[in-house]
Amino acid sequence: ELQYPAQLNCAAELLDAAVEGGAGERIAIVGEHESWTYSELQRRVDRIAYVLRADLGLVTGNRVLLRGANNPMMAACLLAVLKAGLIAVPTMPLLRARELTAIVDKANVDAVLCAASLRGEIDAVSALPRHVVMFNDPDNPASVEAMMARHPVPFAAHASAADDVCLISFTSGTTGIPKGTMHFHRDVLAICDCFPRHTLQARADDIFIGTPPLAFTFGLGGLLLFPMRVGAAGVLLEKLTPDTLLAAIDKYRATVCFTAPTFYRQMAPLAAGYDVSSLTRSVSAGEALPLATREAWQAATGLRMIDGIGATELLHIFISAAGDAIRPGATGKPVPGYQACILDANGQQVGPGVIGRLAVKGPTGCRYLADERQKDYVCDGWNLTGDAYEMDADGYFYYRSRTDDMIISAGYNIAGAEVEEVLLRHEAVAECGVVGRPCEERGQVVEAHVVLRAGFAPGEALAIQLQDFVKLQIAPYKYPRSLRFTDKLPRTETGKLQRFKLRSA
Ligand code: 3UK
Repeated sequence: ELQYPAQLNCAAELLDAAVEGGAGERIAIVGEHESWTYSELQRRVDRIAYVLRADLGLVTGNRVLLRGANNPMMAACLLAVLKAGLIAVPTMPLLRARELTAIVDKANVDAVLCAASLRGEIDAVSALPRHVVMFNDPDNPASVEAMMARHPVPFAAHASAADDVCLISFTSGTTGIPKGTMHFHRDVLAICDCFPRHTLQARADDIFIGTPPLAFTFGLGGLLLFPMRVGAAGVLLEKLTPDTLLAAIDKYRATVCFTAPTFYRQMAPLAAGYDVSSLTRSVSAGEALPLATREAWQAATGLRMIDGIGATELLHIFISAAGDAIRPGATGKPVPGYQACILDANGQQVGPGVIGRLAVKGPTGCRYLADERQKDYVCDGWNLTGDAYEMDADGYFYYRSRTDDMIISAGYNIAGAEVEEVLLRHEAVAECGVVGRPCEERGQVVEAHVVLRAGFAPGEALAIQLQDFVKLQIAPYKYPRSLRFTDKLPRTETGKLQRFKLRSA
């Protein structure tokens, strides 16, 4: 069990402790134009903390909306908010004014720190708080940078309680309305002391890299908090593509990569063009990892991928496996610190081999911000993630589908991910999404939306070929009776397939 002191400031614990522990001259953050040592990062964070407290007059518990792509100043602003005893409300870079307005309102935001390049949508938000300040804006006399220059160091970290809220993270809203989740100072440290420590065995000489935005807790943990907890470096890059991520792994000699399955799938055929031999761990999360993707990445790099399921509600990854414990097809076992089980529709635990609702308990957990759905997510202390899972006799957990995405066709339960996995093995298929489409005769019919690889043309003949390909490999009742070709699948900014959009397509 993890124990933290009653008084705890997570930013001080990550940053000041690293400097005091001798990591001051080590690189903490690498950006496209600059890299900062732990001491340099600390000085910037301290000056920004004074800006927040002294210049903006913010007081303990005030909420600060953060908006920026992954870069060093975005990280410094975030850490400064935490260190000053305020509450960070990070927002995804692609959100529009309408969504930002909802967040400002729902999270009761007191101030906004925004990268100048993303200013447009902020200006269009109705009812902005009193303070809206730009960063990454060197020529602006009212920018964070201009105000920072007038302040000394050090800034003494606010003496927060371990269970003071420090972060309000919004879910990506695969189904629509985003929900705010609240996390404490101790939660931030708890995620650092679970997955990266036990599963990744992170060390000071690691270099973390990847795609998820800092506004997504997958990226916040993987690219900023986890490296800091061990005195390692995090590489923060904007606008990554499969090619530029490979080039960056090569250039920075990165050792740990965090991204989504589709990104690995797209990088695999390109990897030979780069030297990625520095990588020792590749973490996949956000969506189910298809076996075909796992195999393609392993063939290209020699690395066994580390699949991990995480959730905004639980802050980070809670089931995963690395090294010899990896069992292809399974996500893994509960990360040390967490417990998991499978429940039936009545909330009773079921044994191995039965599909049911995944329930998780651990040092972090769901606290929705003024949301009545709290009682749907947390029952008897268990977090119900909304995923249908199955356990085997050795305690490995296997993802099947989202609970409400299970396809029921002619009385059969069919997991879309299983059909996707087979389709992805076909040479013509670049990407696919399988959903249940309402059908009078069968209730639902399995429908595949397929993006073809370059060099393959859509048509009836190929559709039949793909359907036969599925029938040959899994029970024929699972084959997609309906198959549609498309140029692009609808995805959230976090890389998740938006199945509800496919169903209504
Ligand atoms: C799905 C997975 C199968 C699953 C996240 C790592 O994705 C993250 O958080 P979100 O709140 O979504 C949570 C939901 O996404 N999912 C995530 N990982 C997997 N499904 N296999 C996986 N490996 O439905 C889950 O309930 O956006 C991931 C770390 C932090 C995160 N917030």
